[in-house]
Amino acid sequence: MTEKEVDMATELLQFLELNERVNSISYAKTKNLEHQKIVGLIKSLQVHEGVIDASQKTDKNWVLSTEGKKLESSGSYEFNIFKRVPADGIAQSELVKDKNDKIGFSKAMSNRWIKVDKSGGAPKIFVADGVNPTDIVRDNLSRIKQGSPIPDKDRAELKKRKLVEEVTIKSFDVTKGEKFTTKIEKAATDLTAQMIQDGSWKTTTFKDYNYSAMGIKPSAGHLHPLLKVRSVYRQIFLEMGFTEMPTNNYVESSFWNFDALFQPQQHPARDAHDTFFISDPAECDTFPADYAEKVKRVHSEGGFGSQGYCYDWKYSEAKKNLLRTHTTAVSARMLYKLAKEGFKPSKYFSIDRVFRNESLDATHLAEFHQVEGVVADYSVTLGDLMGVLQAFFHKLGITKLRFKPAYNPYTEPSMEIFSYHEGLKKWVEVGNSGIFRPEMLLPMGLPEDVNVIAWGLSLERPTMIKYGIDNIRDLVGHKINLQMVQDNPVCRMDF
Ligand code: FB9
Repeated sequence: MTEKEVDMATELLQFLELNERVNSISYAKTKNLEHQKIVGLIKSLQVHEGVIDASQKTDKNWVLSTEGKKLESSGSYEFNIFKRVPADGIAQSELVKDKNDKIGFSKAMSNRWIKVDKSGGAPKIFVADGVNPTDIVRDNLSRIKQGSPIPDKDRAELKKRKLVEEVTIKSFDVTKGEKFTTKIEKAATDLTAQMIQDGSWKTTTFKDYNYSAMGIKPSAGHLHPLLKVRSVYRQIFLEMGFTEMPTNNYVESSFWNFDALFQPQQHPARDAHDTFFISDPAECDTFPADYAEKVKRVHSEGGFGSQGYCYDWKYSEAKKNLLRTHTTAVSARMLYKLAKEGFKPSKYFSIDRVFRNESLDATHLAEFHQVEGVVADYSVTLGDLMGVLQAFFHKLGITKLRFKPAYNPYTEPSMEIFSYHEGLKKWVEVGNSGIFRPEMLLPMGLPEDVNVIAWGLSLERPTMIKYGIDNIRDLVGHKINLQMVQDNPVCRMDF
């Protein structure tokens, strides 16, 4: 108990000493305190064994309803109507203006406090002869408020008008216990070294341990929903034996982002309307010269069984720095490195930010997180791609996949991936995939019988579906409600 509560409890004990018995409700009224406050004091005193005996009792009590409190404060409708009737009368249309006036008028008429004169055409209201009423309803409501009795028939009338209601009140009857005292010390909450040393712990009253008390919520950090979903995808890739690619370069050369992927320099995606080019440093030429020569040749003249795009491929285009438009640029770097170091079957994945200069809407910003999986092995086929996609999405709870032929500049064949969403009751596009073209792989120096299958999806779409977020600006950006980050549950992907 706090010092103030100890003082209040001592005062209650002193009252009990003088009165032998006290009821919590009557004591609360005497002290003009809330009843619950007194109940709390009694429960605290019960911790001090033997000081008091308290028995709970249930009483029925009449209290004013909300409307009853209004009439107790401002008078009954009928009495207010009566007071507004002047000696020379008043037109009924003037007197009765609203719903409460109608109630008051009807009651005043049934009490014969007023009378109607229709001799002049429109009804006119006068005070009835010889009446001088008091506001008995208001008086009765005041008596009930004070806890005083009123005649049963009057109370029945007030109940019928919903001005009073009967409530059950639990209260405590308190008497002195066998160890009654008016001096109580504050129950100790901690066992101290001093108590152990001087032995006072033997006589000290300890506050009961509240085992159901909730511990102090540790203020911990909270993962953003996107990062929760990222960890789910990362775990799935790791379980499937994939190695994470180093994606810590948002700025990329056009060479790795486009040219190495056999994406021609006049492709619309390479236009400033779709891509963010960097002004400083605008150029990068640290890509391997011998490899660049092969890329230039396959674009401009063809080779490796391809006729190429038959255009004048320019270094100046390949040197342009940009914000990577896909993590496939990183896949290209990794595959080139694999070829240089001596090919061995490999599985890579990446999950990181990519940037596209596209029109924004409720579900698209100029950046998103791309998730990409890559499998490089001897003679992998489209069937293998379908199989690895089934395995990957199955771990996300998706069992029904459909594949739709599509086009990507760097994969052939390509497939869009669809899954049936039970919640949304429709087929939802869940990604894109394909087999990297030989014009991409062979200039890198990968063996001719090596194929590379790959697929991609975003982090934002599944996160928005998972957490029921309709507008991407409620998921990312400077306007999100940070409480959303704290409140969102742990991520269990069940699509
Ligand atoms: O993520 C997408 N949809 C999606 C993914 C998951 C999901 O729920 C999880 C299973 C539980 C629900 C939806 N999409 C790809 C499809 C659409 O949302 C699409 O409208 C938006 N796409 C992005 C690109 O749009 C500018 C998503 C993003 C995307 C698209 C393609 C790739 C990567 C990301 C790719 C690729 C690729 C292809 C071949 C080889 C290598 C990479």
